[in-house]
Amino acid sequence: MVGPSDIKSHALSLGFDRCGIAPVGPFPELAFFDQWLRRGYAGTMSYLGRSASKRRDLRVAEPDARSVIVTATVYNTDRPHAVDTGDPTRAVISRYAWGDDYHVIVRQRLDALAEWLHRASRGPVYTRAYVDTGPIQERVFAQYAGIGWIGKNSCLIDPELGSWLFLGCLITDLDLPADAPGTDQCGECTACLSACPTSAIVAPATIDATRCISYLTIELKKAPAVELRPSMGALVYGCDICQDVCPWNRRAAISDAPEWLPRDGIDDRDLAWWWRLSDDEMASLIEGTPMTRAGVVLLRRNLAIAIGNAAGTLSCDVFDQAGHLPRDSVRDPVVAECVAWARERMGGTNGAPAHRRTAAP
Ligand code: B12
Repeated sequence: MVGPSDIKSHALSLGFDRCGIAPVGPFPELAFFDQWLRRGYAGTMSYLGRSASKRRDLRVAEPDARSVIVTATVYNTDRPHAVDTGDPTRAVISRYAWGDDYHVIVRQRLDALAEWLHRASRGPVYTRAYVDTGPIQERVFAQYAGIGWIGKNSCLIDPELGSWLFLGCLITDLDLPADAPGTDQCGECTACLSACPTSAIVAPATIDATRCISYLTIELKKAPAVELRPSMGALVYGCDICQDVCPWNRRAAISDAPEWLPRDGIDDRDLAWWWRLSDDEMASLIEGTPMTRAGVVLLRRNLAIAIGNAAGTLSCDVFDQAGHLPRDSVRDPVVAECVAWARERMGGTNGAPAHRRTAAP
């Protein structure tokens, strides 16, 4: 009979950094999900509402499930953090998006774990793997699998590894002994609440996604509200600020796995460099990374806002001297509106900031 320690050691041998076992519930934290939806915090992520009955109780979706094997994978690399650079012209992309798409990599490892479990159990075993993709609140299960606790920034924090973790769940009908749940160690700290530029962390462990820069740059398909744009700074894909400032990440684990390393210096390019890319060049640069979720049009939109936010340092020349390669995405109405907004901030169409333009002859 396969036991939890065999499962955990096999998980580590497959490249996971942590593995724990959670019961299937019920968990009091899941009741919060409906409240969160009712407050409108999901914004346009309507798939969350559609699967609410399953998310609030895993046993609705998975009546035969008896245990959830939860994995965590460190994706942090030895590269500077967004908050440390302070350069408004450098495009900031979330660390999680620099390398290969975690949905693929973590899923492959979960599938390998499931395959091993089938072989090791010497009998029929039900398994189902999820990485972000299923109606399951992965952070809650990670907490009940003893991997860590849900912090005030709502991220799962492992006391030794930090929070730069991808979570994955393998649901099974094996009745495995569960680990002791992780305990809250945020204490009095409110660094994440204070640092969030859009005040999206409205209360501890409560994110109004409609204000979260991660949502605004990845999930929202329209143009972000004008009043939120200045707070988006140079963030062009996702946001790490609430994790960058977390004291538990000061000594966060670092992975040297090639799959999470930035591709083609993707973490260290300036906004003008990104803007000059043709649509095809941009598409091939982001291929296979999580950034395909936004795609070229939304990235172009985010770049336009970030360029506008660098007014005073960058001028409209960035838009006007973009080169000859096709940029059909610029004609998209949402992108066009954000470019117009950025030009306005930079002082019109001739490239000079407004105060200088009026002073010139
Ligand atoms: C939708 C989603 C988002 C949305 C909404 C995020 C949010 N905080 O709700 C957006 C697009 C904003 C987002 C952003 C990010 N995401 Co995301 N996202 C998800 C997804 C698909 C569902 C999360 C969800 O349902 N949110 C709604 C809330 C209500 O549910 P919840 O987050 O599970 O929260 C539960 C607990 O926090 C609980 N709770 C527990 N204790 C307490 C205590 C109190 C007092 C309260 C009030 C509540 C509470 O309430 C909820 C359950 O009812 C999950 C994958 C999954 N299936 O779980 C990934 C996931 C959470 N995301 C992940 C990542 C990496 C990110 C980003 C870091 C990406 C980036 N750099 O831009 C940011 C982090 C922003 C942040 N601070 O959360 C990882 C998180 C890993 C980790 N260490 O926690 C996940 C688990 C994906 C994965 N498989 O690894 N994400």
